[in-house]
Amino acid sequence: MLLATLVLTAVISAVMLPINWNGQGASTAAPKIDTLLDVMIVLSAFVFALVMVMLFYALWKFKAKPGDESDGEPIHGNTKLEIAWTVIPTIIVLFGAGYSWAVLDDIEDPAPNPITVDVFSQQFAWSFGYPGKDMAFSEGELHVPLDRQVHFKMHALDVIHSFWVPEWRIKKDNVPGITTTAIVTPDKPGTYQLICTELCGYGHASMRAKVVVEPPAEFRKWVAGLDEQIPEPYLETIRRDTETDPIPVGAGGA
Ligand SMILES: [Cu+2]
Repeated sequence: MLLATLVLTAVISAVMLPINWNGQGASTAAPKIDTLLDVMIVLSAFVFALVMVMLFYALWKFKAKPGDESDGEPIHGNTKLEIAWTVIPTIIVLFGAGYSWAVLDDIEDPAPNPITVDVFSQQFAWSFGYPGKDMAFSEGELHVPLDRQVHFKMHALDVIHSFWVPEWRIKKDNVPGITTTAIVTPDKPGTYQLICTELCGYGHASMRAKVVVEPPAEFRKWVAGLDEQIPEPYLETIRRDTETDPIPVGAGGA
């Protein structure tokens, strides 16, 4: 039975693993998260295979003969089986939790000289504040420098929204009243899309923003060319909200 389970696990994994589930990756976190997903796919395939093999074995082995209308034998538990089906899932879940924890810890490891960008979300638009004395502000378009860790400070002005750039893999809720943090190091230049992934009202599906990852010099030039500053009501959310991450707002320099 173990052999059948392992063979079925291998077959399912061989079908599932070559599929590029997450699409192109464009941050240092992407390959680590993709590997985590692959490990989880193999583990899930094993559990699925085990259940299927036991189910079909039971269907075949204990099938009633034609005309047999009698009750099945009464069963009063099976200690060995119950220990096994408690211990094995516990080990699998603890391994999954430990591994995910290690990956999260790794991808959120603070790098030297990060840049902080404030993200403001509201029904149904994104806007951004950049560090520096003049607090440059952009609406509907986010620029970040290539190969530098960015600490995004998330602020929600009305309801809960969620910040998601699929190529970066990172997703973080924007919650009114608190400031959450997402840490990303973009490692491929290009243009991407920021998508709101928390159903936030009628305009949710169109709540998107353009994301540009570019060399540091071009990024500085773009920020310097912004002529708007973070508006006062937005600054108010920064001051008022509870910080959930110890890294202070504006710690990174441009
Ligand atoms: Cu939304």
